[in-house]
Amino acid sequence: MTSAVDTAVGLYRTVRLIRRFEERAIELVRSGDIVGGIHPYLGQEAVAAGVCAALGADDLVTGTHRGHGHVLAKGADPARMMAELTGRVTGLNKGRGGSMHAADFGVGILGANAIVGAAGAIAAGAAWARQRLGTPAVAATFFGDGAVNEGMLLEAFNLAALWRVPVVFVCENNGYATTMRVEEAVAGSIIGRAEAFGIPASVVDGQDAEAVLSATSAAVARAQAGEGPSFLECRTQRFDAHHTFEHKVRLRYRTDEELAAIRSRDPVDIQGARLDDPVRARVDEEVESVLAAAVAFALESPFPDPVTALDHLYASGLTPRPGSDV
Ligand SMILES: Cc1ncc(C[n+]2csc(CCOP(=O)(O)OP(=O)(O)O)c2C)c(N)n1
Repeated sequence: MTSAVDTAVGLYRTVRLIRRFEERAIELVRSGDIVGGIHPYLGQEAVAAGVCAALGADDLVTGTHRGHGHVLAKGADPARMMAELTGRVTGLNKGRGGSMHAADFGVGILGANAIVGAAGAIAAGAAWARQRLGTPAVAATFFGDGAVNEGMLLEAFNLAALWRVPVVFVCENNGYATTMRVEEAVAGSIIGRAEAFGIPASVVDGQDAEAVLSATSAAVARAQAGEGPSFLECRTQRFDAHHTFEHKVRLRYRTDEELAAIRSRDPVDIQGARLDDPVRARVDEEVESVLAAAVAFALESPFPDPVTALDHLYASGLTPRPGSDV
């Protein structure tokens, strides 16, 4: 069954796909097939689903260390993404990028990015370049509340506003940067940062994929009309650990009561409740078979040959500097 990604069914399919992808990935962390762990996107699925449903195939995204949802929602193949996480040659980036660096230029994914706050500048630069090349595209960039005090992101706001770059800045405010509460780290307000540069900013219910889609569609229309950037603060919840290492070390920065409250508004259930039960069951079944195939594809794929370890590190065709031995 296929439905347009911006319909109720399409949005549900995306949030469900991300949810089950992350749950299967956590199993693979536990079995040792994903080395080094992941930053699970559980609880935040509606943000990626709603934002990417408002974008066209030619539009661009940049994401974060918690980036699997962004990549899947923009249309990357779940099997090649799972192969990437397990370090296989069939992965999106030949198994070299892993969880925090997945990219797929073919569907406009310029890359997840482990440097907090860095992806915003890449998105603004890419959208600006496309404008200059005469092939304009809107770029959406995701970042956490932990990024809003990073200088690089504030510089990106400034130039994007000044040059009317078609970019949508999406803050996923999940209340924490690792174990640091947003109230302990952020002076003033989050949207106030964008407003200081004259960028229209709004607070959005990040647990509701339809609310995110509607806010993003308005921002995309504004960008396409040449009016420049917009900023969305999507209030969301991280249901699981900052990183899967927490499953072992049990950092106690959230009480059981707080966790129960955090999990009480589940984006999968919120979107699922908008469908008839048989439709929801059919989507669930379809997602299970996509993921069973993805895990099998990943685990059956070969690892890169160790002799190729230095491949893809440097751009080819560079002319050596005179006098250099290389
Ligand atoms: C520039 C930079 N500083 C610090 C880190 C270490 N670090 C990785 S994730 C993280 C927390 C990020 O929090 P937030 O931006 O709110 O995103 P979330 O993890 O909540 O999705 C930090 C400090 C980093 N990767 N990059």
